[in-house]
Amino acid sequence: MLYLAALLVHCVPLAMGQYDICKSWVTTDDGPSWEFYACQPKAMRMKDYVTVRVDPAGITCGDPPERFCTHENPYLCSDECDASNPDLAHPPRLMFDSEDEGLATYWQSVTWRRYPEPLLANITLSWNKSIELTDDIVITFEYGRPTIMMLEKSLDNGRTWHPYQYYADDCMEAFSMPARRVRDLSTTSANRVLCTEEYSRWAGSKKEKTVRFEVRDRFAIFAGPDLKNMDNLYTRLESAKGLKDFFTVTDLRMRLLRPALGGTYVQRENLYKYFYAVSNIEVTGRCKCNLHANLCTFKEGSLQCECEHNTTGQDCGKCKKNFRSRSWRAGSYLPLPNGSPNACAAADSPFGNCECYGHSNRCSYIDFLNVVTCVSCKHNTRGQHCQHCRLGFYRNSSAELDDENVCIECNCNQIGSMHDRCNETGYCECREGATGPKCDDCLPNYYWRQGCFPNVCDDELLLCQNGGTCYQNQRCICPAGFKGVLCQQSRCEVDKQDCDSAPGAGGSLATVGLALLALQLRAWVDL
Ligand SMILES: *[C@@H]1O[C@H](CO)[C@@H](O)[C@H](O)[C@H]1NC(C)=O
Ligand SMILES: *[C@@H]1O[C@H](CO)[C@@H](O)[C@H](O)[C@H]1NC(C)=O
Ligand SMILES: *[C@@H]1O[C@H](CO)[C@@H](O)[C@H](O)[C@H]1NC(C)=O
Ligand SMILES: *[C@@H]1O[C@H](CO)[C@@H](O)[C@H](O)[C@H]1NC(C)=O
Ligand SMILES: *[C@@H]1O[C@H](CO)[C@@H](O)[C@H](O)[C@H]1NC(C)=O
Ligand SMILES: [Ca+2]
Repeated sequence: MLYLAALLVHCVPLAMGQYDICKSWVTTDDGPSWEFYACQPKAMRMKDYVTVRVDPAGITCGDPPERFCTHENPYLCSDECDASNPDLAHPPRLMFDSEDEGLATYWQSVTWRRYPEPLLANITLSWNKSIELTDDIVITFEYGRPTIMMLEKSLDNGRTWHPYQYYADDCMEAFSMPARRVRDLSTTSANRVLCTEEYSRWAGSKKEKTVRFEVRDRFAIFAGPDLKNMDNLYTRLESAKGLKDFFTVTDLRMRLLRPALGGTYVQRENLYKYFYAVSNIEVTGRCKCNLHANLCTFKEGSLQCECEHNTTGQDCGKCKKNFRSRSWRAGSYLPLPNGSPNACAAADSPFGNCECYGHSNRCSYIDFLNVVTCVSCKHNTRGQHCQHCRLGFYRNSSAELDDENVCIECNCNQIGSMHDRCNETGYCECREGATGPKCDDCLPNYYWRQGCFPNVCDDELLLCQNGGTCYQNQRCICPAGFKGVLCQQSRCEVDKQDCDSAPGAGGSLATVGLALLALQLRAWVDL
């Protein structure tokens, strides 16, 4: 331990401002102690840790064996792809090997023999870990870059996907988007998703091989052309909403939508020269550890932050057990140059084992029950360990117990529900006729008017009679000469002198029945 401490002291001056140490052993007037800093792991070559999936099934060439040609010399078609022959196979892993030998190795798709059906392929890269990009993504295409492609990203291990960048030789035609360049973006648009034409035009298949997602150019908007002013970038990453997340991914997907065409239209007589071939995908980034770790290791098939500051989790995204007297917070790049660790802290309590999940920092001993309990639970929690939700709140199933958002208000409709409590999924208990999670809707055959009441009239069973019209299920508007809840009654039955002028006098058996029903209803509902 002492040896390690001495080592760290020596490292400090070199490392300051880079956020690459989490703590150092310093001597102050009160004696030696640890000092803590915001810290992050070094950038790595992320292709070494990726899993890849290529869709659709059968898109990889060689099964059955197939020959292919080049754009430069479409009549020399000597190359062959054969999945069963290691020397002639082009499996996906060849996008991630090292190209030391000089000769490029590449994944290759089938050729466009089904033209004019589009030739589509998805290449999905997954890390099962949040990664912060620190340099450009560079995709190298042998035999020409696609004329249309799209890059997508996920931040939640592939559950939801978002466009990251569009690429086309004609952005308007392909995506109905104007062509833009990352270099022309400004501080307010640094995280804009755009369509670029810079990487899709034909320039000869050997000359221009790369397609980029320009991370450095976007960083340069804040840090200057040579990324000299990183302090300004870190300040912006901290303060500009969504900027940090823009550069964070768990997965990337290349959607290849149209192959290289050799600078001309598709030649149907030689479809063997249209296909995708990717020799390398370079992704440079660091593990996202919320500024609580400077090491990230590959364990059991996944990258994992080595958390400091008494945090834990794959991204150091929560406080360790017994260190939850404050809610968890990410470390901060500010103030420069060392940032704030925002470490998790143990409850300051004389009772060793008083866990309050960050909702209280005080514990008390209740003598007659012989228990230690949290005092004044915050964030709408209650209970000995602030582990329950207060009445009128329910547990947020997507939040951990130590999350400030762990309890959600029931929000029961005051008129429609019996009381303001709800069950574990937020459903309130409804009065008769009311429905919906919050009891703010009415069941069929009920209408809302300061609560739910049974319909007086409708278009099915409770029809207004004699040409009357039903007003909002609440009452029939009767034509002159009729009255009653369903206009079922001729006025002349009551006032004999009107009889001569009133049409359709006298009621059928059915209308009488309905009238009785309506009268009954009227007795229930006080109009
Ligand atoms: C590629 O992925 C998208 C979703 O991002 C999906 O809609 C599309 O069908 C996929 N294409 C292929 C060829 O698998
Ligand atoms: C993803 O990482 C988590 C945490 O390290 C691990 O528990 C899980 O098994 C991994 N999932 C896959 C599919 O590798
Ligand atoms: C984390 O907890 C340990 C005790 O287990 C303590 O020595 C250390 O100083 C704490 N670190 C931080 C950053 O609070
Ligand atoms: C539930 O918790 C998650 C995670 O903290 C939070 O993002 C979300 O807003 C919460 N839901 C509600 C309705 O408060
Ligand atoms: C909550 O109530 C709703 C509606 O009555 C029901 O569908 C749901 O299963 C209940 N949830 C629980 C956890 O009891
Ligand atoms: Ca390769």
